[in-house]
Amino acid sequence: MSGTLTINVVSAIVQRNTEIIGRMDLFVVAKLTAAGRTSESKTRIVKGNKGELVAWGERLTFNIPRNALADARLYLEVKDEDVTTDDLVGVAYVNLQNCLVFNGGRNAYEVRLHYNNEDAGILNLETQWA
Ligand SMILES: [Ca+2]
Repeated sequence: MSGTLTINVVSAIVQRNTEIIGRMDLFVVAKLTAAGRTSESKTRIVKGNKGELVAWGERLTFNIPRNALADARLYLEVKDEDVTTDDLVGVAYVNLQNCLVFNGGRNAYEVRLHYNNEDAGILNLETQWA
């Protein structure tokens, strides 16, 4: 039996600038590993600057076995889209044990973004497991 984990990528304030001219083209990639499989989903692009609130308000959903949620790992990347290679702005790991709430319960997280072991800002998320 599987359940649906919904990750609402609410917003971020990044503390790095990977764009030489103009605003960054920011999106979030969510990689969920559960029961030995990794699924990936990403948000659309929203333009933003360092130190500015960037809001996606976008829901990404993952179907995973119910008994796999406790050991599931969520890895998030904030990236800046570029013509050649997208720039990595920051990464974060989320412990999903806290979202083991059934019947549509919601959890809000403010997670720290890192880049090369340095602070790269914050990412606001909500999770819902049903
Ligand atoms: Ca760019």
